[in-house]
Amino acid sequence: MRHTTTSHALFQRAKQRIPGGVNSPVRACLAVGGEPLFIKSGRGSSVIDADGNKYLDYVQSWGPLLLGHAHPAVTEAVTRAAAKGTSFGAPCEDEVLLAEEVAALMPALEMVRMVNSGTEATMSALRLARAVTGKNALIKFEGCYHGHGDPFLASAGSGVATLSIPGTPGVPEAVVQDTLLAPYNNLEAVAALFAARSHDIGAVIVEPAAGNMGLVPPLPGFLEGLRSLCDTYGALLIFDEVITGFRVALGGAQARYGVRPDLTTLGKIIGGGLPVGAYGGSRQLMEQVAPEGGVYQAGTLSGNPLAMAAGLAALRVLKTSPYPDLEQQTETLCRGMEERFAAKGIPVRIHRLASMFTIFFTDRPVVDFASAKQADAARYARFYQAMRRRGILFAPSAFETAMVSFAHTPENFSATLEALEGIEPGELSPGNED
Ligand code: KE4
Repeated sequence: MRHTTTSHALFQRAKQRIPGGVNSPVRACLAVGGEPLFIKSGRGSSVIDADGNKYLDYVQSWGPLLLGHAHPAVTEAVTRAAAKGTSFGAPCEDEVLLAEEVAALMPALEMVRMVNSGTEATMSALRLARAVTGKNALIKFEGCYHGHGDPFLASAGSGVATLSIPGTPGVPEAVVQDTLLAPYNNLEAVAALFAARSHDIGAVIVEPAAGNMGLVPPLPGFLEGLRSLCDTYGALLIFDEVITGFRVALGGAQARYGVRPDLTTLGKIIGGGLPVGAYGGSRQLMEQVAPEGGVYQAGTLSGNPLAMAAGLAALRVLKTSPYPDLEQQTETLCRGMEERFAAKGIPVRIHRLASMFTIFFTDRPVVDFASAKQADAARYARFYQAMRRRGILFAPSAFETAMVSFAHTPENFSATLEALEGIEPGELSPGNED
């Protein structure tokens, strides 16, 4: 039995000074029960908590760590950069190098602006789209999460879904009245919104593969249909690739699915684990951004030399990393889990895309937020706890996505399948909550 007395004590202190004891809600484990582990260190596919317990980690900081924790190339780049100073408030070479690297990997991003989070990226991309089109309405999809910017908090996924927050207090009705909602994978609903309000819909923002209602990939034709509707009605198509960028393919979902967005938002992997977000698109669009154009957006630490060094180091390693092998290993793991759940008579739908996967405890198809919510989140919570007792960490929410890294090994996958095999069906039944 793993004792967590230090994590518990730290959590009690944290709750005195930090809302909910965490700096991001989903980390609080409210959806799965129990208390969060305080992590002391990470290396490769594993982390060590404040009590010295080692865990195999499928959270991987929610996506940035496609190379795993503390990859030597990233650690060395950050250490070297830090020795030269942490921030200059002036341009530095690595900003140019990272922008050039992104443009080379994602040709739709002729120009890119670095910011400090995915939230900043989506906020800025929406502002630009509204300025360029002169139309304020935005179509987003139920269950998709685009950060905590006010316009996006209508029926959002991730932590908003995890905590069942109905939108959120503090977001004026006036702000979300221009946010129009459609079910994911439902082109008819989008077409109807355009037919009704094409005169003021300036943008459609979509996770090209949804990762914040659990993993829900696009149905064939969905992304192509959005592209066509945006072209027909003069709206900009924004791909929020904060999760999918550089993960589902080196060129992101836009490369994997062959659909070119007008604007792309990035985060997570682009910073190699440091705070970086970015938004980009054609030169014609991005030249509208200050100081070249009139669309204002700024940030003290945007393009921070440490974050740029980390992102550059990560992308340089990823450019020669074996994506097909990682995809195959993740597929084998997911098939192995399906077999073991089936042997226990537990219905699951496991969605996998590249090195991401989500286990939905349901025997029905999951194609959007409504069907994702039909899955048994309480059983997911018991699964989370059962695996955590066995030294394996999944996301503490049924509305998130497990992340496999290039640091995960065949031994890790075998250990995962053995742990799953060792779970008694009763452990996943009601009444076994931690
Ligand atoms: P950040 O502001 O958290 O860097 O990025 C917001 C964001 C934007 N777009 C997508 C598709 C995202 O998934 C996110 C953030 N992802 C969640 C996890 N699914 C962050 C985890 C958290 O909130 O702690």
